Amino acid sequence: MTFTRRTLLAGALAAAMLPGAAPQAFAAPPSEDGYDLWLRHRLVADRSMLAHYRAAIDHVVVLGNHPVLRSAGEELARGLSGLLGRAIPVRNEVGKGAVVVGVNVLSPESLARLGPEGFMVKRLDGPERVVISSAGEQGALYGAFRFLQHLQRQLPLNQVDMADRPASPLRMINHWDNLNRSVERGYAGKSIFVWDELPELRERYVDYARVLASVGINHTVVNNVNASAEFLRSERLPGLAALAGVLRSWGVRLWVSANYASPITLTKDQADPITVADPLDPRVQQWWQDKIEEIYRIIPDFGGFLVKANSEGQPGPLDYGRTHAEGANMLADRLAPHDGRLVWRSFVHEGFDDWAEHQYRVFHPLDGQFHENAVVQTKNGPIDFQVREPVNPLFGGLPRTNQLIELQVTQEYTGHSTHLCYLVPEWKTILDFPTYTGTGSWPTVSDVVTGAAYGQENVGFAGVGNLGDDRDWTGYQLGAANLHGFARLAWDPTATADEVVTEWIELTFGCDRRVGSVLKAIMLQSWQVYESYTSPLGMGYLTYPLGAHFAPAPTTTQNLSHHTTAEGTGFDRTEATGSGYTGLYAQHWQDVYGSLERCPDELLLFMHWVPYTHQLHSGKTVIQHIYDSHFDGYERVLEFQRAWSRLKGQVDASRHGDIAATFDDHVVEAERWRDTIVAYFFGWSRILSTGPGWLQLAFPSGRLLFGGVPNSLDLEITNANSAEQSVTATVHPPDASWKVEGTTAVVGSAQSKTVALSVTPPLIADHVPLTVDISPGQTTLGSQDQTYVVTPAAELCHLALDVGTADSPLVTGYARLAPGTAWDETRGYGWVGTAPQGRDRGGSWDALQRDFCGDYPARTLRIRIPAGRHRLSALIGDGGPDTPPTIITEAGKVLATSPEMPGGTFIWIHAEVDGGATGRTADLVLDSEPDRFWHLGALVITD
Ligand code: GCW
Repeated sequence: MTFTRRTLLAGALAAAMLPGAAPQAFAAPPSEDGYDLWLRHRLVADRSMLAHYRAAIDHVVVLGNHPVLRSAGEELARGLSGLLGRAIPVRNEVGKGAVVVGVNVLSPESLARLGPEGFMVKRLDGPERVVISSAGEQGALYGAFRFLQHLQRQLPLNQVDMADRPASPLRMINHWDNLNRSVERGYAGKSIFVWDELPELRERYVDYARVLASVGINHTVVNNVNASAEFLRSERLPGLAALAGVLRSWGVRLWVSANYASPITLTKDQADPITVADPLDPRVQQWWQDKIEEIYRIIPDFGGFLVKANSEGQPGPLDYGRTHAEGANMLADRLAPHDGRLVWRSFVHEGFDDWAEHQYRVFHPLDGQFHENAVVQTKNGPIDFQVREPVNPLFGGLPRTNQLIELQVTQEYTGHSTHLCYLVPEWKTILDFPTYTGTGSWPTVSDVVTGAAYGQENVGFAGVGNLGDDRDWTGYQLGAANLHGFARLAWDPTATADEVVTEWIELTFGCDRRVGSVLKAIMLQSWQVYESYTSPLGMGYLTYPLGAHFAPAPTTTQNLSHHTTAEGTGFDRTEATGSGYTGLYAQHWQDVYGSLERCPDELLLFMHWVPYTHQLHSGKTVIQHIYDSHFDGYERVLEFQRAWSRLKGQVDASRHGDIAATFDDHVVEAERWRDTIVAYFFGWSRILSTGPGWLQLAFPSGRLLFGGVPNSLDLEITNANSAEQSVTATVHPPDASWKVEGTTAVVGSAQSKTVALSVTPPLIADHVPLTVDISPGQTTLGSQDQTYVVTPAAELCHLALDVGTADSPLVTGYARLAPGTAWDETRGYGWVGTAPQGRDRGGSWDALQRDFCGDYPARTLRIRIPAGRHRLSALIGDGGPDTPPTIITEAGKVLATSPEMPGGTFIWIHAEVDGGATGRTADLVLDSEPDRFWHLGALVITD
């Protein structure tokens, strides 16, 4: 590879900032967009350190011709040129000031002890030079990155003597990237990989490989575990081989997530298709054998398959009465001759009463049955990446099985790219957890996955990645810290969170002490702060289970994650009186978790159901803790926002502004969580806080308004103050076209009262954020923006269709359009040809948004359009999973298109339609992108 345009520009920028062309003192640093992540090789800011480096470093020498060594040489030349602000070329001869990189250049015995991925960096004399070496090419590459990082952090060269090796053999990223480039639980744009363009390569793939290699990641699974069999289709393999080629020269092996039913899917069009995926069926076995050989012919270093089987609807060996071990071994045996591995996920949750137990109950009995190159990949906790969960008991329960720990780098349940939540402190508590399954407290989780516990070689770390094609890679600038931190812990789980975050900050923002200390404090607190306002005492999962996992929705997980009543809350998982989950641990933890007195506060509500007045070790009651932690947590986010804003001018303007904007959103969402969770528990308990009180607002009859007519909107006001309150509530009108009237009510202490607010929206079909003004002003939970759906009143519409199933509830005055509603001349609407499917997402949604029709193939809806020009509006969205685009066309002309949307969000799309002089019928074709599901929730025609 040669220098890219971007790095040349960066070099030019660096050169422009040399002494002589020196910037003014205190000038803000030049703007950056975050693309370089922690691979920033900008001119060393400290003048004396720069002089020290310049005196000692002159050129790079690569000993050997292996592609990985060439990458190391290129990276050194590029990085050192940027850091030193002058060209540091690659030369053949070792002279004074050489940085030498190669295999076995230093004592082979010492290097052998560090293994092919370990390295040493040493300063030697005669001639004065730096030598980076390893027993293998990969180790030399890692040493080169580490040497550059040493300079980025402005550390003296006499401290450069380093010897290091990774603790675990498998350090892997899992992409949940789909063929259409959407990323499941991705918050950073589309997939980096442009599948349909492969084998054509993009420059970004090289940078992607550099990012991984720079922190020691050596394996990557490029597609979603909810896998499309298409990834294994022969036509796709050359593309994957091209990608594997790029990765290979940076020491990274490519893997694919395999759909267990691939033999069925990929032989469907054959004369004699395979109709089962039974691992003991000879034809199935032969198909995999052939497929694996086909792959290795063009990707000789293919890593292997990652499989999610019999989980969340995925196919698997259980469909044929076989075990997970039988299913895994069939593939592992066929990968083994090629040095391939099979990673099999233990994340299954079908069939038991307590969700937390399923994985253990299914996989523990299989211990010892998985073959040598099969690895079981286990999520850190027994539920699903909550901000706080106990450690998965499987880490103590599979001593004779290779295990990978799966950590979620992408922030599915920890705030997406809006809430800052630095996860390294959480991961440390998991990795340091003693299982007590050996002697003493031994082994810890980290001992299990590094192989220290049972001497295994196919063990390690898998991180569900947070990378996308956004310019900053991870959707918000600070999110990259989680990727860096994951990789650092996979390399060295004994590193402290403080060390890891300090390194990331210095590499990403430079070595300014003030920036470093402010940002470090924010980052290191952020996990517990997020926990404090989202998940009381280990409860977790207070967000809608089927949706985006972002906003609070505690009522939707009653019985799933908590059993909240007027008396108390939590989940009894003890052996004595509950689900028995605590019995899955070693005796030590059974005793601790099973005991109300000994259970740590932070897991209390995960393990026990307690009355609100139960006293914690902290001395507070459970209910007071819930109130205080949510109010405090929100205040802490405000402090983050303020502390960051004070760094203006010390961080480059563009990244500073970007991060400031993320904190602004973070504050809004933290307030929403605080208000929802506090209101929920006060609503149940009616126990006043010992601190200041508040009012809380709720909308018991939902958030559906009719456009063009007066609505009576129910508002429930709850008074959590010790004294009676007289308050006036008014909908805050978004603009002058809205008409509103206030209502006054007197509400007793710990009482609720429902009042009717009058609001008349204009005749629109839209989603509108509304707030309620309360006077006199006071702390009011739930007063922030809430999204209302406004649908035109039926009597003001030419056509008003509520689209859904045959028996889901109807919006007042709207006509039903269900799959069975065929075109009928007199009715003036209905499906022609094959009808679509109908879905109802149930009662937590209003009548309009809860249900819809949709399908994979295009379907045709015929409607009568009255004479003249009108506005047609269609509601698109899904209360459950993400919604692909819906495209409405008429006679080949696109009328309206909706964007890709997260689950639980909706949009109205609009078009002008013309009925001519006498009116006419129109055939509306509803479709999505190929093989994707379109949606229609409502259709109205207005003037
Ligand atoms: O956490 C759940 C996610 C799913 C994910 C699944 C899994 C890839 O909500 O999006 O699917 O876990 O890990 O398999």
